[in-house]
This record gives sequence, C-alpha cells and structure tokens, in this order.
Amino acid sequence: MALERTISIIKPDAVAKNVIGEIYSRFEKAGLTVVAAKMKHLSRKEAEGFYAVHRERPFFNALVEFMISGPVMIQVLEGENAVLKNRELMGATNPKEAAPGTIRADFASSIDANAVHGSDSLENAAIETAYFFSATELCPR
Ligand code: IDP
Repeated sequence: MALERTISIIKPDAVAKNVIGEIYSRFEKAGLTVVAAKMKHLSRKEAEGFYAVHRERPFFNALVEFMISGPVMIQVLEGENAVLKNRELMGATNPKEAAPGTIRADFASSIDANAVHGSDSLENAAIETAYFFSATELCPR
C-alpha cells in the first residue's frame, strides 16, 4: 500500500446541490484526508487548460461551459491508494453506469453534469495538484 495524493473537484452541479459536506464525509469515511482545499469559479482559460487533454473530443466545449457555470470545490486528498480509492468512491463517468452508493450514482444527473472529477493516475494527480495549488498550500498531517 502506498500513501498517495490525488485531486478531487466537486463540480458546479454538486456545489449547486449543496452536497459538499456529504461528499467530504465519503472521503473521510474511506480514510482519505483533505490536505488542501479551495473554492473557485474557474475562468474559461483555467477550465480549458485543465481539460486540455480532451481538446479534440466532441464534448470539449460543453465540458468547459459546464465547468465555468458556477463555483467548484477543489481538494487534494491524501491516503493509502488515494487515486484508485477516490475513483472507486466517484463511480463510472456516466451516472447511469455508476455503481449504487457511489458519488455519481447518488448526486450526478448526466454524463455532462457528473458531480465530481478525480485524477485517473498518480502522474496526472501530480500535474493537476500543481495546476491548482502551490507547495505551501498543502497541509499534510
Ligand atoms: P472521468 O471524469 O470519469 O475521468 P473522462 O473520460 O476523463 O472521465 O472525461 C472527463 C469529463 O468529460 C467527464 O467527467 C464528463 O464530465 C465529460 N465527458 C466525458 N465523456 C463524455 C461524453 O461522452 N459526453 C459528454 N461529456 C463527457
């Protein structure tokens, strides 16, 4: 088992549903610790940069519009196997395919508005963490 860090973003739909606390509770119950957090209304440039890997995908513009439609809550989670653990808590990208009890099954309404983002690898977790946080903003226990 490895102590890892990963990026989680509570997307505008879930922030609007007022379920930040419920989602944080799931992280904590799964043994993940919040070591940095900020609420932010992303600019178009920030959202486009964050999702640059999807630039050529047909849903890119819709994804960017959605991500700037309201504030998001961004956190760095730390724990054993944090990357995979967070992905398991999130559930499948399409909430219709997400396992019961996952965040997306419970709080997402569509594949566009799917409640949360989570890094999909340790490498991307490091890149995404640096995208939103400076080293001094991380508060490990
Ligand atoms: P992930 O968020 O589960 O890692 P990705 O494939 O990395 O999924 O896609 C990033 C985001 O782009 C998804 O969370 C979702 O909001 C959006 N997305 C992915 N595939 C589609 C699609 O087929 N239609 C619309 N939006 C999509």
